[in-house]
Amino acid sequence: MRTDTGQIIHLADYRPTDFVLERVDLTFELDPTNTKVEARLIFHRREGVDPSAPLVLDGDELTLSGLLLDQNEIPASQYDATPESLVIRDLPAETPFEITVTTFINPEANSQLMGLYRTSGVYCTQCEAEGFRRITYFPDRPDVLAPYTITIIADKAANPHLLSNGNFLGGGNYDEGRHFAAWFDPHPKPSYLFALVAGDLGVVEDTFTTMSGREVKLKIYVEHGKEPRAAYAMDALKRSMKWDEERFGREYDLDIFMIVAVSDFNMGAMENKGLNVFNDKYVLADPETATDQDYANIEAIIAHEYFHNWTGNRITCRDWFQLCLKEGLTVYRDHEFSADQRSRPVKRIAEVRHLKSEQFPEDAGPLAHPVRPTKYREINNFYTTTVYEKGSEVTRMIATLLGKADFKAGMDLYFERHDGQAATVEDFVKCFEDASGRDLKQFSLWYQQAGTPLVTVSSSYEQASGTFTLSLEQMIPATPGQTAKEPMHIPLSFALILDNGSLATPTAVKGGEVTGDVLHLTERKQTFTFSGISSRPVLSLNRSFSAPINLHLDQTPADLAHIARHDTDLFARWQALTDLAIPNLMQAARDARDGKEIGCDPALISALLEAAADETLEPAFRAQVLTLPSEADIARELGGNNDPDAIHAGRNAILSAVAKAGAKAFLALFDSMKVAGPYTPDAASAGKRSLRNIALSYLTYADGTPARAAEAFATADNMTDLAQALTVLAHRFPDTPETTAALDTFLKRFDGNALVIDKWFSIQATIPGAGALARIRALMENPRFVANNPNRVRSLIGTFAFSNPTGFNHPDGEGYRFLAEQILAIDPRNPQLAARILTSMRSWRSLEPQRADHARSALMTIERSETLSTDVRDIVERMLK
Ligand code: 0A1
Ligand code: ZN
Repeated sequence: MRTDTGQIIHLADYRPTDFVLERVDLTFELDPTNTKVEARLIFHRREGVDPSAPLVLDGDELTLSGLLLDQNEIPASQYDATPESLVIRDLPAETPFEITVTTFINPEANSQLMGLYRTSGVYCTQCEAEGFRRITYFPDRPDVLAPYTITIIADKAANPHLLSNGNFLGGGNYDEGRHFAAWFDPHPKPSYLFALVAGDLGVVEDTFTTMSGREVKLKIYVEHGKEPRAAYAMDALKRSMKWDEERFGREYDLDIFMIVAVSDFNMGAMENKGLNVFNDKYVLADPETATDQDYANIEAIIAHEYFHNWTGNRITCRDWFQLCLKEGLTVYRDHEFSADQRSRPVKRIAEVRHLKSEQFPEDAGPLAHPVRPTKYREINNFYTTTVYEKGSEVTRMIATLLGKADFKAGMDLYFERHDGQAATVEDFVKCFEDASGRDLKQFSLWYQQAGTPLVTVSSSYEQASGTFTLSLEQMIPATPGQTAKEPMHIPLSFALILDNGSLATPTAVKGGEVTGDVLHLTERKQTFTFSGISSRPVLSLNRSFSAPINLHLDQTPADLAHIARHDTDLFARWQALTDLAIPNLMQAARDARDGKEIGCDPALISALLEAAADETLEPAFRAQVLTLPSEADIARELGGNNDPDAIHAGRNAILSAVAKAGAKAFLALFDSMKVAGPYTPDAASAGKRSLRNIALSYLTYADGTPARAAEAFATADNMTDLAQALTVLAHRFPDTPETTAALDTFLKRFDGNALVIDKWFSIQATIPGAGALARIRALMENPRFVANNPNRVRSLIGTFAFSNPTGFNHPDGEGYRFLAEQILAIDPRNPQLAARILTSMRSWRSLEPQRADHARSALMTIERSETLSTDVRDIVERMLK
């Protein structure tokens, strides 16, 4: 493990390499514990660079075993090799030269899952961000692009498939039962996009004909026997390829596109050129074992990685500070894809829920950083929801500001101007400025300033003059390293809804720019005056969540109900109902803490039940309405001094009140939303299932017994219904005979299918209340819990820390102490995984003082360890600062 070097990298220090890499030729002789890697690299000195400047290559835990210059051994006096770097002096000043580096590495011992490693007997690589330097010494940075030729030699019986990036050149038998394969990738790429896979795998094949008529081979590799479970992934891949042609004009550019599913992977998936590697959780699905959410995730992640082929691979990042250039943009593209394939408003609601529950807390806590950070200590810690999700929202705002045509022109210009390059955020923004003629200087602050802007709004209506006045004030909170902030350009979609539900069309606007239904807030304080409004309108603001902000807008329950009933923007209707629920849930938490009786506003109950019963609305939307803000959402709204037990009790009381008032309606929904016929994962059926399952959950609140959920469990004919019924049983009626029996049945039925057993772990990891930790410890003793498999660790320990507010935040601090102990145990094996799970404590300062004290002590225990990885040290120190 690389322990902390303490070095901080700054954006301002960027400079290009001294040497230009022309070509890469790699030969791998695969062996589980002693793989030989020979790298032949052709370089030339960049024009103008000092002729005495040495070549500096990166390494990580490497030992050099051979070094040639133009095929001649380099004398030891001419270079310095350490595990972290190789420095070669006295290289030619003008002519190109070839360096041959030989290293031996041990894939079997690679528990970090970075570089070349083995998973279930399969060789596999992960090179983003800095994993390539664990394979060979190399200029391992994204602005060094070259075409690669790869030769893989391995035992034929154990590794019938030898895969790498690009097009297949050829292969054949080698010596002593070994064979070889050669691949050539003509598209210049950085080392983080390199991939190699070798092993004995099953394969599912198909083809795709591109818009210019080229036939592309599609192959998905999975463990033998799991081939049928890759069918949906293949379908999603073909739909993604088609969509990218239609929507963005992007065609695939190699003869073959491959996906490999592996069971040990630190993240979701990786977009290596022509050879995507996936966490098998995001490839494998069948009706018996996958939920609707699993299918939706597979569709989204297959699309995301495929879309990277243009946004990430053809155009990559100049340096890691530009990560959002590929990630924010690609998330935006996959969001749009899913919106087109499914229901746009429901997809938008899910995106915003996710953004608010994950990114908003990050932006409000000690780990806050700009979408484009300016410094980092460990780049692995910047694959964050701010870079990804807020990065996507920033791209979405560009689309909103420019409108469809100019946004498309800007994207086309970006693809044309920067194809084959390593670009920056400035390059990207400039394309939109050039295509639209709009100045985006102020807008670019979205990339630079961290923190979620708060927009405070007041309004008034004057009948006599028919004018509606809207005053807005923006405030961007201080974040680590950034105290004073400039006002931003915030695009706010709005509507003025009249009494009869129609939208007012103002005759004139003063005070600022309004384009279509978008109001441009650019000043710190700004007042807009709309004329020609015949009666007092209800303001609907930030429709479709046009800007990722917090909004303070005091609206009466009656006005919110009016929006919920009439807005033409379905997202805004959902938002209004949520805004109606939030004060109730906050008050309930306060009352629970003070031991007072908890009441629920009848207006909230009737608005929820009205929407739930509205058959003009799609079931998936109605299910979203009935899914009240989570305990974490309520904690965020409360802002500080939080008591998770009180929040939980308060929320439960509100759920019970809604359930009792709506029992009849929920029963009707539970019966009518049953989907007939065999399971299909389409959005319409999934929507019905989600409405039926939320109705089931309310019904158990209404009658207080496990009977109905137990029956739903017994009769479920698909994993969505089965897992939901089990969740209701376990969370609402833990330790009852019904729940124990159901958990047991589930385990027996799916034993051997690790991805399904992960659900069994997660459901139990989220059972609320004081017994949670004992349950986690017992589950960790279960032989199905494999401590070095990231999916198992995330399902049990990660889910407990991130998603069990009452269990994890036990008032005596046992949850935090447990987490500290686990982080210290995971870190030496897999620092990336340890660091990520530790971020579950990012909001510790908003806990009430007793819990916050315990949390601080646990963090300090971690900090005191002398052998922390850079990954964990970076997170823990930022959290304590
Ligand atoms: N680029 C990938 C995410 C990714 C990042 C780092 C990794 O290293 C373990 C793996 C994957 C994506 O956006 O999908
Ligand atoms: Zn990505």
